[in-house]
Amino acid sequence: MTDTTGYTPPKVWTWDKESGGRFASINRPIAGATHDKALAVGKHPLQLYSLATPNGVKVTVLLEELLAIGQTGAEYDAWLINIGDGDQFGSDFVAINPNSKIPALMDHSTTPPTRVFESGAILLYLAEKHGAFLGASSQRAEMLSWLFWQMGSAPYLGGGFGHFYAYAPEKWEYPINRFAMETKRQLDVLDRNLAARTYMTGDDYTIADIAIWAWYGQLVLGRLYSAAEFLDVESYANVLRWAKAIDARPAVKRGRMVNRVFGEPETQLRERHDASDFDTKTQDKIASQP
Ligand SMILES: N[C@@H](CCC(=O)N[C@@H](CS)C(=O)NCC(=O)O)C(=O)O
Repeated sequence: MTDTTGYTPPKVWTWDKESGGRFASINRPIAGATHDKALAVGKHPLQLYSLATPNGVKVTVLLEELLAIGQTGAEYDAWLINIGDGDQFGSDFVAINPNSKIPALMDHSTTPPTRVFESGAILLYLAEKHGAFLGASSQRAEMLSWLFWQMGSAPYLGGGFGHFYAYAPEKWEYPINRFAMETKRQLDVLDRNLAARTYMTGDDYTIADIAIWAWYGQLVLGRLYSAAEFLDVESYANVLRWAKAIDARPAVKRGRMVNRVFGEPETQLRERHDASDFDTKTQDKIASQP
């Protein structure tokens, strides 16, 4: 196979050079830990190791939603995993998530403690544990369908469109066209569903909404890849209406702040160990301490 760029794939691929682009330094074709590193354990049963990317925010939004409805058992410590520094390849982290990706959760309320990785699995685990944000039981299959739709679809948006539009070392027309088309098709899938429904499965706000909002909601709100104009997100009016409604929820505002290391200092709560941390431990407050 030879293409017009002059690249002929070898018979067997080998890792002989960095691919370039943002995050190239953390990409490698080998699983497992690269170094010994212990993870801290705080006072709450739930210990979250994460970062405020869309996948990380799904979990902190759900935890804040659970606390907002009085589920005190959802109190949690959120520890920062800086993926740019390679924290996801530390030994304790890999013991929780062999796939070396945030978010990862340990539930110390069980004996032995339960590890959960993959954001969709964490959402389902927490929602089932607390019996909340699952929607009506008659709609369970529909809710699971949309939750798994998100898990299967977002890699086209993030790993496909986002990578080639925002992070790749050069702008190549073929992959940008390929993934922009797929991303727009996905937005249209959501727009058609939300034309007749308040939330993804009907009247109930569920973990499917939280999962989809973290990616596609934030995309249409202009927060991902500086791509709102390019993708003409304004044309998905139902998705925008739904995204804005979720964005206005106080628990969502709090959830977005946890493990955040970018944006305005007052929006960054790098670690969360107590509900009061939102008032006292954001980066602006920390910076103004003597
Ligand atoms: N399917 C996984 C994806 C998680 C994921 O891709 N996490 C990214 C940040 S959004 C990560 O940790 N990347 C670090 C790396 O690839 O080394 C989930 O939903 O939990």
